[in-house]
Amino acid sequence: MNRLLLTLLATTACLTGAEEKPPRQPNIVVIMADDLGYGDLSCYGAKAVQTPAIDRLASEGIRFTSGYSSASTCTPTRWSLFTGTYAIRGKDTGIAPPNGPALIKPGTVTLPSLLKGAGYRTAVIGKWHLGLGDPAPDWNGELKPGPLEIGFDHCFLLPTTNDRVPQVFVENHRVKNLDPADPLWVGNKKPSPDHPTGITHRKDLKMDWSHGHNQTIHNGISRIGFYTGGTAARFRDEDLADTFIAETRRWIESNKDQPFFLFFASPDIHVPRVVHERFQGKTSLGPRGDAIVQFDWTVGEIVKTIDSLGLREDTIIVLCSDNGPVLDDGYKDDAVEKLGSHRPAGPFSGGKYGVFEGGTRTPFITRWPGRITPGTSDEIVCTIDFAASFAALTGQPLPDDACLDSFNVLSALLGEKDAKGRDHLLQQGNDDKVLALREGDWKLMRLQKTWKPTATVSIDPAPVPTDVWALYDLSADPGERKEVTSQHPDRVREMREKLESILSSGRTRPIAK
Ligand code: NG6
Ligand code: CA
Repeated sequence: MNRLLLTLLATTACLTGAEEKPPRQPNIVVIMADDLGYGDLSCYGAKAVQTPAIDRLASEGIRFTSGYSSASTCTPTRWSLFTGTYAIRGKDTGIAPPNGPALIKPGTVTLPSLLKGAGYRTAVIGKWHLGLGDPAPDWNGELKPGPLEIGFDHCFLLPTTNDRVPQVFVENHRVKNLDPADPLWVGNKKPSPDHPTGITHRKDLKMDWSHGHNQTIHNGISRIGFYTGGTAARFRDEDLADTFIAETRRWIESNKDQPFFLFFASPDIHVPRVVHERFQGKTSLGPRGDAIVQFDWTVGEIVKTIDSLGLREDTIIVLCSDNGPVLDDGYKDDAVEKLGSHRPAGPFSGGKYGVFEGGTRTPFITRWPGRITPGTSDEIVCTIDFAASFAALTGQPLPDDACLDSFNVLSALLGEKDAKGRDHLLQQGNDDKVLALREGDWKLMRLQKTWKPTATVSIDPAPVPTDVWALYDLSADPGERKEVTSQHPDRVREMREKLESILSSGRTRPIAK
């Protein structure tokens, strides 16, 4: 055979090979902020703080005006994000304590397990807050079950929240840098009479507490819960963002050659708001504003990492929050005093813990250059929908008995023509006592007679409904200031029946035919 023929044959083989190879599945990166409100970003109207990195992400993608977290606190939102099921259907899905066990049982079909099944490398970096271990975390031994037992290949975690003990990283099944000679003890009782706490050593604290948060002191800040030991493993609050970004770069670089799913869970802008020194004092809003600036930097670094590795057009990035905003969440950090005209929930009422829109309607952005046409969208989408939507994106069938409330809203996430988001959404407060149903532009709240809004969330408080059921028309009254319950008895009855049937039927995702 002559050389020309050989070359021709080789070229044909190559071409055929290329045709047979399916296109690369897109990487999926979900960036979740903590306690970030609808009005906290400049692309959502904030003036007192500028968020150029997130604004750029929004201008290159879709900025949603009806993007939701599924609950107005952390643990239930994250539980639903992974399981695709409303947290009210699960057991103990409220805010998890420092020594809480793993809340998602091994074997559960989850967003990461679905993507792992589709051949993805999967990692969670950042805040976990879904418990570790069974029946409790073994801080000095193997911390399992945890993320690795529900579909993640890798994890690098802040175990709960940074206002809860302990301030250590968990890498896969272990506390990172733990010296066995200095074991870590975590508990909810003072370990010895002379153990310094936020009460006994209040005057030495670098950030004072306003409610709760007065137990073990670490890095000059008293926390929820007690701990001793693990000295070498402890981090400085100021270094959290940098450490998570360094870990993210490392993980993406070593997994860039195959499709990957990264859940990046920033601890910003949750309390204690103690950012790196280079971000301190950057805004007129005090530590809460500085934490927004640090979060914006974080997002910029993740985007830069993806783009500089040539993965820009191979990666869908979603930015969201786990619940709405709060000002004083237990530390005296001037969030209230320095608020000025900034409105953390934008045009909405309420915030974290509640079911006014501010509790769950949060920043929500998707970007996928080459696939998503930039713009804004009013479609209703929710963090609970990632499971069904990304399963659809990657061709994974959902078992009938999994992801019971996750809807495939992929067309909306990608901003396709005739995109369809949700027609309804159950909104959950801090626990199952406060719920709401949004259907189109109507919103029906179901309160309990005893319910009172958490005082510390009140930013321009809307009047609290006096009855158990309260109807609002979000198109005319996005701030939920004017109940229209008595004007629309039929609608109230229909929506009440629908809400009750959502609770009693055990699922809202239809079984595939
Ligand atoms: C509350 C804490 C609050 C915050 C919240 C969880 C007190 C008084 N308040 O119990 O500071 O930690 O739990 O926030 O302790 S979340 O965003 O993780 O849901
Ligand atoms: Ca939160």
